[in-house]
Amino acid sequence: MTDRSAKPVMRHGVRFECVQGDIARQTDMDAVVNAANAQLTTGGGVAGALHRAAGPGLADECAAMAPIRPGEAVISGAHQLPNRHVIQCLGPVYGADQPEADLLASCYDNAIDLTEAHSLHSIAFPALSTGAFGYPMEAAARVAFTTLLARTSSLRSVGHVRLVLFDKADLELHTRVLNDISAEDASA
Ligand code: AR6
Repeated sequence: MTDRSAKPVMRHGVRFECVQGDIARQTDMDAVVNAANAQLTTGGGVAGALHRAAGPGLADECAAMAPIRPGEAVISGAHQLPNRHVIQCLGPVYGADQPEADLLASCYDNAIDLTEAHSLHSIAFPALSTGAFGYPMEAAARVAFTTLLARTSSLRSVGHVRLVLFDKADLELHTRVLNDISAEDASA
């Protein structure tokens, strides 16, 4: 369920939006992104919510693609989730996997590449690495939106990108960062 959202930003015909909600309940999105572990097994936070909702078939399908390294992404079916695909991204552990900003940016880039490769229209991300992996929220939001906005002019199938934030403070922070970065871009 999505209970709160902010005004979207349009860039080259691509809609960017931040919503408060649960990544496992994004019924209108083609792909949802998991904040995975290297083995692609279930965990807490985002991974727990997605694996619970998807059922055991998700972990079974992903086992053959594991392990993945920080910055990498792989795609699978969505099983019992209300989406077409799940994209598993391994974000960097803050302070351990270096260079962490580049690795986090690679997650967003690789997820967009997979979405395009499968001709999908919409993708919903959680705030990768900002929970158990300890990445400071504002720095992570800047990496996310800088990376995603830089892709817009070359996208063919992706027209809708959503960041799903768990709580109100994270929604407000992401909305502010998205607006700041898109304004900086527009005036450059
Ligand atoms: N929907 C949207 N956002 C959520 C949800 C949800 N259902 N649950 C938590 N968040 P995390 P990471 C927020 O820890 O830091 C896992 O156990 C949360 O508040 O899920 O990349 C894996 O197995 C935070 O802001 O991902 C890995 O080992 C953000 O989502 C490891 O933790 C990411 O939190 C991955 O850690």
